[in-house]
Amino acid sequence: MAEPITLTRTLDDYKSDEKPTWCPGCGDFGVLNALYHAMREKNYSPKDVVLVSGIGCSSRLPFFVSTYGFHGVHGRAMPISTGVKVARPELNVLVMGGDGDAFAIGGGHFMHAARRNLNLTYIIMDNQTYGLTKGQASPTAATGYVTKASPKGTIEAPVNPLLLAMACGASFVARGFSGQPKDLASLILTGIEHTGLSIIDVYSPCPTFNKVNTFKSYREEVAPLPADHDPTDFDRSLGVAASFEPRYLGVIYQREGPSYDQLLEERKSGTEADLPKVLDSLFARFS
Ligand SMILES: Cc1ncc(C[n+]2csc(CCOP(=O)(O)OP(=O)(O)O)c2C)c(N)n1
Ligand code: SF4
Ligand SMILES: [Mg+2]
Repeated sequence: MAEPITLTRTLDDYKSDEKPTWCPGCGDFGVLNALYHAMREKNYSPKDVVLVSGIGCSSRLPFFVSTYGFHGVHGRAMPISTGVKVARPELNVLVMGGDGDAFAIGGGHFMHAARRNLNLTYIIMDNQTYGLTKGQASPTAATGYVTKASPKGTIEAPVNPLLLAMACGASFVARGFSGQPKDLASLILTGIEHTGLSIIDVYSPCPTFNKVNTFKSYREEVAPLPADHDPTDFDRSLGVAASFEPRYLGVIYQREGPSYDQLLEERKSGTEADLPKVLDSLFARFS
C-alpha cells in the first residue's frame, strides 16, 4: 500500500504576491482555487512545478501561482510545455489557457498533443468566448452567439472539445465546472495522476462578455456522470461526450498506456552511445 502523503504545505505556499487581475465574478477564480488545492493535495514543492500558458485572460493564471511559470505566445502553450517536459521530465508540468488558445490558433497543436500523449495536464478555461479581446466568438461559442463582431449572431456550429480530443487519440478526457471547485480540484488531481496527457475542459464563465453561458445556465445544464459510466469504453464515452442535455462532468474517457516521455526514455537508453557520433556529424555539417 502506498505511504500516505503528509501535507506539509498550506494553500498560501502556492499563492504568488500577484493578486488576480480578472473581473469580479470571473470563472477563472474557481479554476485557480481548484489548482491551489490540487497542488497542495500532491504536496508539490513549488520549485518542482511549471505552469505554461498561452495568451488570454485565462492564460494569466501562472502569474498568480508561486511555481515556475511561462506566459507564452497565443496558441503556443502546448509546444512550449512539450519542450519543458522533454527537457526536464522530472518536473510537474501543467498547461493552461482559454478555448481560443486551445481550439482556434492552437488547434493544430492540440491535435498533435493529444496523439503524442506527453505526461502533461492541460486545463482549458472554456468560457465560449475570447475574453481578453472583448468577447468575440470562439470555436466553442454557441451558434447564434451575438457579439459586436457578429451582431446578427454567429452562423457556425461550435466544436465539442471532448469529441475533438477523443478523435485525436487523447488518453484522458474530462469536463469540469469552475462553479464546483471542490469537484474540479479532485478532477485536476485525477488528471495529474494519469500517465499521459490529461485534457480537462472546464466551463469557466466570462460574466463580462458572455451573457449566454453563465454560472446559472451551466448549473442548470450540467450533471454528474451516469452511475454505470465506464470511462474505458470508448464507444459509449463518445455518446457521453456528445451529450448537451445534460452536459456531463467528470472523467469521460481514460485509457492506460505509455506516455511519450516514457517511450522517449526507452529510446534514449538505446541510442545514448551514438550521441557523440551524431553531434560530431552535426558540427561537421554546420561549422
Ligand atoms: C498571434 C495572435 N493573434 C491574436 C491575438 C489576440 N488575442 C489575444 S487573446 C485572444 C483570444 C483569447 O481567448 P481565449 O483563448 O479563449 O482566452 P480568454 O481570454 O477567453 O480566457 C486573441 C485573439 C494575439 N495576442 N496573438
Ligand atoms: S473579460 Fe471575462 S474572462 Fe476576462 S477576466 Fe473578465 S470575466 Fe474573466
Ligand atoms: Mg475564452
